[in-house]
Amino acid sequence: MQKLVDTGTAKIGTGCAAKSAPVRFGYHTPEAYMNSEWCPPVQPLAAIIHGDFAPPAQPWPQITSHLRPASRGTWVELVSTSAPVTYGREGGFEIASTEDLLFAVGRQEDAETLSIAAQTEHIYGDLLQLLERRGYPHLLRTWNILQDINREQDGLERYRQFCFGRYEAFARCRGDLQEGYPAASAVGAPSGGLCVYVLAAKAPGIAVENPNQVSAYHYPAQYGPRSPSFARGLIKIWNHGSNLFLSGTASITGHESRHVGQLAQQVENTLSNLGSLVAAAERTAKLGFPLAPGTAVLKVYIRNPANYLQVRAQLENRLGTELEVVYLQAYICRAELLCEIDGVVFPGKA
Ligand code: 3EB
Repeated sequence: MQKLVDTGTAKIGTGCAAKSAPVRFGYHTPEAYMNSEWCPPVQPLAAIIHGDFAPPAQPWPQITSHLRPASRGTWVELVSTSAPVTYGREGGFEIASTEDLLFAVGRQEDAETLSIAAQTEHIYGDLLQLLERRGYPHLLRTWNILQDINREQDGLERYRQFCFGRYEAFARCRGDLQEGYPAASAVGAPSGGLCVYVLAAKAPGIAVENPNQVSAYHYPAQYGPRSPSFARGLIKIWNHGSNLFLSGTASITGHESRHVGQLAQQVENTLSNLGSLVAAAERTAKLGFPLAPGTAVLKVYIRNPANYLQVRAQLENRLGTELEVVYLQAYICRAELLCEIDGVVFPGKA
């Protein structure tokens, strides 16, 4: 991230709460996060901590990602909205909800007795039931962080087991879904088991696919016994404003990894995939989804932190230096992929 705003002791947000507003994402230093009084219309849904920082308890979920900034240091990612939020817990999940949306987080530490596929099916099954029961059945976006994602275990790579379990949970609990999957990212961390955090809503979003890529849910069996259950992107139109959720995007054309072993070309292809995805979203909803400062944030996952400066230079060359971006060291779900980018666009003013 380039822009470092140290707010000192500040009240972030004043004024009245709006109903059914977009979800905003911002990156803050631990100091700025601690020294801000988050007040209407900034209503925290959750904070995701990338790096070493153990904040005092808050009403909202605070999640340690087990991912480290490639630039060193620590970033706190604040997920917020402007509508009033209610906080709770249920069956191992921490929850923040408004009248229209629900944020939930769950973690399953690696259990010796169960396969990763079975653990994933459990957490997703429980989550889908919770969403159904609470009346927010439409998953918009999921973030999945899996320890040792590329390691083979019981004869199948852990990521492929994860895809298996997620697929089975969707098939069992949401047989009606067809192709209405959420946008998603799935990356690897050195610790933390399986962490899943999600955004769901009462009313559905609109899935978007990338014309340059085979839909992940149609990937052929060479990538695993069950295809990944996610959409390349998802548009959510709220009463006031909208969101575009961009799934993890990498150097994949069709269904194949491209430019194996070539960092610059992989980053280039990833950025061009991101561009064609945003363009596809524009064609679908004509809302204007600029990848611009103040209306978008990106997360860049880099397998080898030694590549950080080169990846950053290429991204800034394409998108400028003002965009809010965090660069995280993470394992990508295909062993040959060197980087992946995801993000959220929230057009318009707060
Ligand atoms: C890909 O395009 C790269 O399994 O949820 C990106 C985003 C990827 C989400 C997931 C996987 C997932 O297939 C990997």
